[in-house]
Amino acid sequence: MGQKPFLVWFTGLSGAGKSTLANHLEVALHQKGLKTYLLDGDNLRTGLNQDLGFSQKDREENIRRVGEVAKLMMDAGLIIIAAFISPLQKEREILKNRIGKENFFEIHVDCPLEVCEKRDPKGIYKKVRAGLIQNFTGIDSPYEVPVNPELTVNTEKESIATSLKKVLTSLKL
Ligand code: GGZ
Repeated sequence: MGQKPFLVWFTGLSGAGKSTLANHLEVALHQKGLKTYLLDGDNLRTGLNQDLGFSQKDREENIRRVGEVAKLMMDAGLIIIAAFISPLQKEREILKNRIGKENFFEIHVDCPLEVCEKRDPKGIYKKVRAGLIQNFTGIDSPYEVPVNPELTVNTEKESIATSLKKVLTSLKL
């Protein structure tokens, strides 16, 4: 009867489409009768992680805490969908080991920086270019492309529907 808990982890640049895809995935899983919880910057960085900024150290702590919260929620039986830039391979490796390889699905939401910047849904790249934000991923802070993700979706070339289908297939759902 019980669903098997796991963690779907979307990583990618700001504006790549992580949150959009995560939201679509959540709807699709609900339609299959599965119980989920969505974690992303919006609900974590305004609450639990409001003391954290964007230095390398703070990003690592951000991801560590998200991992611990995800783990607790998995213990409660939920499927967790997480959307965080999580720019470093090392921090994603640590996360994977903490969660357990068999329950961790790393999905790279790939999109060229120029395209993310053109989309700029929240006007954040404009602020970066105006010098109002420092240490911005892809501009003056690194993003390391996942070495061996479960899946890569390309949101420049694919529709959301296509990316979502690939995600569901890779999750065997
Ligand atoms: C990256 C930043 C920064 C800096 C603010 N670098 O597109 P958004 O605006 O709404 O989502 C981004 C969000 C990234 O938070 P994460 O928790 O996913 O980052 S990490 O995994 O690296 O800890 C972006 C906004 O925060 N934002 N300043 N300097 N993104």
